[in-house]
Amino acid sequence: MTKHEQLRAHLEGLIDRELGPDERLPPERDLAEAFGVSRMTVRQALDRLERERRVYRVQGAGTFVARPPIAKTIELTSFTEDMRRRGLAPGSVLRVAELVAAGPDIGFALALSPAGEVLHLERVRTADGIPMCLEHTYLPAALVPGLTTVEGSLYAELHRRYRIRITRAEQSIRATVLDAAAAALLDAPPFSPALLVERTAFDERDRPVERAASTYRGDRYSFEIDVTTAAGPRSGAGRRAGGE
Ligand code: 16G
Repeated sequence: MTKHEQLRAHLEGLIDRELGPDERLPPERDLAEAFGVSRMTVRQALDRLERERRVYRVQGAGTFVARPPIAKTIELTSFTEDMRRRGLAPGSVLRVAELVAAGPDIGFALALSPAGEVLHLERVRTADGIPMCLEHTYLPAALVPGLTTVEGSLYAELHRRYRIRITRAEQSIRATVLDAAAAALLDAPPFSPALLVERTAFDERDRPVERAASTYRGDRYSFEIDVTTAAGPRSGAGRRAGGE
């Protein structure tokens, strides 16, 4: 490790593990002496941390650990991954697999004309064998030629067969109630509360590849949201609580 890298590692350690927000870093002069580098080198290292919004400077007072701004992100997962992370066994009952015209709304979401062909899948998703979610999924038929049924994970199948990898999604979440048909499929009383999540998912080339509506039983499902800093996850172990 060069002296410069040692300095950088030391500063990151201070910021991530030793100091709290608004606490002061050692003076530039002390850092320069301790690491046998020029003050200019120290200043450059601090400049970089300032650009990354991990520290801020106060004229005449020194450099302080920044309090990170909060943004919310939801990690993109498939139902299968989501359930496994919760220690539940994912399952799926395929009810419908049909080729249909996209229609205006789904066509718009998938950048197809309303007459464009999509594969519509309706699946009851289970966790440890218990119905958790009713899913309607629409995929541009041209992207998934020959796909007529899905047994396990759709996302795994998309990757295995078509090398399509979902990398980003636009999603909305809102409260709803189950209509009689959905209630019967989810083994819940009619009009019981549910969460409706609508997703448009994009692949690595930013093509829209899926439009889906997932209706979760409100009493069985909760959204887990990772809260992270705007600067993104930081490197290194032993992070401070409250950040990520
Ligand atoms: C999630 C997605 C859904 C996707 C499915 C694939 C939400 C709200 N929806 O349920 O759009 O089709 O995962 O899961 O997250 P699979 O790979 O297990 O079939």
